[in-house]
Amino acid sequence: MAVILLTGFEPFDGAARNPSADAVNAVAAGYDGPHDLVVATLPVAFEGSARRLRALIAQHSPDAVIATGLAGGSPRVAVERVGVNLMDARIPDNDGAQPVDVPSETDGPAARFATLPVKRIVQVLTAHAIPAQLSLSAGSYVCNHVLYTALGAVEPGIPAGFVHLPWSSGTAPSGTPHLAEEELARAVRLAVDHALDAEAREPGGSIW
Ligand code: PCA
Repeated sequence: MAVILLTGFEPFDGAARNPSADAVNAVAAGYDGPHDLVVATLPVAFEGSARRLRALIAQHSPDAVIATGLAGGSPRVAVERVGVNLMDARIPDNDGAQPVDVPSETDGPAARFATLPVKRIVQVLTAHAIPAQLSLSAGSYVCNHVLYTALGAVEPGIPAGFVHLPWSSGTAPSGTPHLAEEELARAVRLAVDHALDAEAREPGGSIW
C-alpha cells in the first residue's frame, strides 16, 4: 500500500482557522481510497514546520508528499511548480521569527521543482470544475519553505509538492475570494488520488 503524506497548516496572521488544515482533516475523515494516508497539521513556523516535516518523512517513508496551505486572496487552487531557496517573511511566523533574505538551506540549490505531476493534477481539478491553475511561485514565507524542504528531504523519485488553497466560505474575511469547504476538500482528495499518476505531457509540451 502506498503511503501518502498530506499536510495542512495551523492558523496564522490572526486568523481563527486555516482552510488547509480543515481540508486535509476532511479528506482524512472521509478517506476510502487505496492508499495509507498520513495526515498532519504543521506549525506556521519556519524552523518548526521543517523539523516536523522532516520527522514525518523519516518516520513514514512516504511514497508521495502533498503539502497544502492557504493563499489568502487567491480565487483558485494553485498547484505549485517550484520552491525557492529563500525565506523573506512579510510578517513574523507563529514563533515570532521573521527571516529576511535568508536561504532555507545554506548550501542548497537556488530552487527545486515540484515532483508531483502538477499538470496532471491541474487537468484533473479543471475536469472536475474546480478552479485551478499552475503557479510559478509559492511566495517566500513558510509555505515555500515547506515545499523547498520537502523536495530536499524525500528520497529520489518520490513525488512531492505543494497545493495552495483559497479561503473557504466559512473562513474568508469579507470581500475575499473563496471556495466552498467541500470543494477545497475535493481538490485535496483529487490531488491525493492522482499524486502517483504519470505527469501529463501533451505533444508540444504545454497544457495551456
Ligand atoms: N500559508 C502561508 C503559511 C501558512 C499558510 O497556510 C504561506 O503561504 O506561506
